[in-house]
Amino acid sequence: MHVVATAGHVDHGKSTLVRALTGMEPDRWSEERRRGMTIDLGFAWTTLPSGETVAFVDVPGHARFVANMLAGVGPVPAVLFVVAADEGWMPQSAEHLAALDALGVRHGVLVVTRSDLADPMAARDRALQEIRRTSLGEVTSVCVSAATGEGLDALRDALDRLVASLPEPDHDAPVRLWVDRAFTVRGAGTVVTGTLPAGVIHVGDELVVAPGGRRVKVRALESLKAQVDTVPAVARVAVNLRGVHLAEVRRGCALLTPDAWLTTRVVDVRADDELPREVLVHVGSAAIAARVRTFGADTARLTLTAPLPLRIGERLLLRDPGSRRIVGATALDVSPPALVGRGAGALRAQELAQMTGIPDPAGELRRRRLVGADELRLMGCPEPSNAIRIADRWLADPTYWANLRGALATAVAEYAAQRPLTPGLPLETARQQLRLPDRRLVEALVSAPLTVRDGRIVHGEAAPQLPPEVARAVEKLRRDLAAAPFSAPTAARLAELGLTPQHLAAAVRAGHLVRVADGVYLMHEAIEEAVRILAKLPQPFTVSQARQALGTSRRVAVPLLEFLDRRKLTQRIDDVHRKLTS
Ligand SMILES: Nc1nc2c(ncn2[C@@H]2O[C@H](COP(=O)(O)OP(=O)(O)O)[C@@H](O)[C@H]2O)c(=O)[nH]1
Ligand SMILES: [Mg+2]
Repeated sequence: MHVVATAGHVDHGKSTLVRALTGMEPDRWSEERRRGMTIDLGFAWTTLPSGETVAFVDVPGHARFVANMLAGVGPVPAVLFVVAADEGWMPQSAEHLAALDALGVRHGVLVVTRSDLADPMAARDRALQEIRRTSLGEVTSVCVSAATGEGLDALRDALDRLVASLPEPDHDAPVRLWVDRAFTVRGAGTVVTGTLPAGVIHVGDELVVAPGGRRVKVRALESLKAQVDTVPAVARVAVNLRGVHLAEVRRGCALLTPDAWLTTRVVDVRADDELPREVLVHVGSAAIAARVRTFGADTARLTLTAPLPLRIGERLLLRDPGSRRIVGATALDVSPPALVGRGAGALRAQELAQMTGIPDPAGELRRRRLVGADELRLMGCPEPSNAIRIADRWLADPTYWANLRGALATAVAEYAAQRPLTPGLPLETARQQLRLPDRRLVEALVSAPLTVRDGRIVHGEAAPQLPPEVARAVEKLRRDLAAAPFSAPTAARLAELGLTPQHLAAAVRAGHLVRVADGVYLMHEAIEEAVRILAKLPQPFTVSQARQALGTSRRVAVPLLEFLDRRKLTQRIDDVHRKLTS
């Protein structure tokens, strides 16, 4: 199936033409019939001489309903541009053409209607001259009269040539169905309709409603009023949804393949022309208000009042609701950096000046330094070949990664100098210092001569592996110590756990325990904690005061204080008194 939208000034015969071609009534509302005017979108279809099916989205031509017109044209790749022979080029002819140009529509046919009422040549020539200057370029023109039927066969042939020239839709692409109508059907529930430009929808598929993110299931599908199991793009489709109320879906929403789209509130663009400070952003069937911050000659940041599912390179139509002026724009970055500090805007302007809307994988990685692999994919950007992949989740720029490695080595050395007692820089501390979002990134940065031992980054050999039953026993010991840090395990407890002096020596080498004295083992954290507690005592202090403050026995307190003496953290003053050094 192919889908073609109408365009053109009000009363130039768009709906009459669709009626003549299809034998169907595209104007649906009773108010439309009473007023003889298209207000909202109409839908009809026919079979062309070649056997191809073409569906029409018939749009209103009246100036007041341009938003409805844009919702219909937005997702459609081809247009039937209508000008009346007797009226010629009119304001909404120009407005609709500007819209098609802004959206970058490249395929169309010009139809000069009402040719029974006036010589169509002047209207045709003027229209071709206008159209030539836009993304549509050179188009075929056909003069017709719906009143006499003159030219309709020629138009059918022209439509056949048009649809044959349309690019093949990408059926592997993720689904993004912009909703143009939503209603309830008795017994079936919520139904939405739209033009599917790419991908395939199947009954049973799970989709996500944007905005909001609600998961819905495709209960049934209709295309051109026929029940089907599968709808491949391009197509008009009605989707019966399970799991959503009518209040949650409306024109401007989109149904998305899960985990395939990035929804964004901020997008950096290149605009075809100067922009006002506030615009309506039209994309697909959506129309969202946005604030504009201009950067360079033609680049700007749009801050949207609601999120949109967008990709790099997408065409956006920006409309000034006051002046009705339409400006086309290309999305350069759909996940741009926050701008903080002086000069951030100027720097961003320079970056955007280099961007084209065609994703540049290496450039994206260099600018972002570190990015979620998924995020890049969802932006429509392939994975950069030079990326360093970490934990199957992150991509890092090679230069940035090398710098981080250097920064980590420095951080480990500084930590060791400041805290000679502690065996190494904790991974979490390193993560915070390097401002990394994930501890696995720090682990990936550690390389010889650094190694991770017990959650800390240390210089030296990889930790010796303890036999599993010893590791389990040591783990039990550490659990005891976590609950009571200064209650070094008794000989009885060690025997009960089956830990021999050799096992304990291995556990010390692996960094799990500290040997304070023969038979007295604590965790590293307890040593630091002891210094903190002793610092709160009046200086100098006695062994007895220290023992009480630590809440432990002389069996532990005496060797612990001697251990601290040897490490020059405490200093003996006389037989009974010590003080903390520094
Ligand atoms: N004489 C004549 N009148 C036409 C022709 N096409 C449309 N009309 C009339 O023009 C008016 C507007 O047509 P309509 O299809 O509603 O225009 P739209 O606003 O572009 O959809 C109606 O009164 C039609 O009957 C034509 O080819 N010849
Ligand atoms: Mg109409």
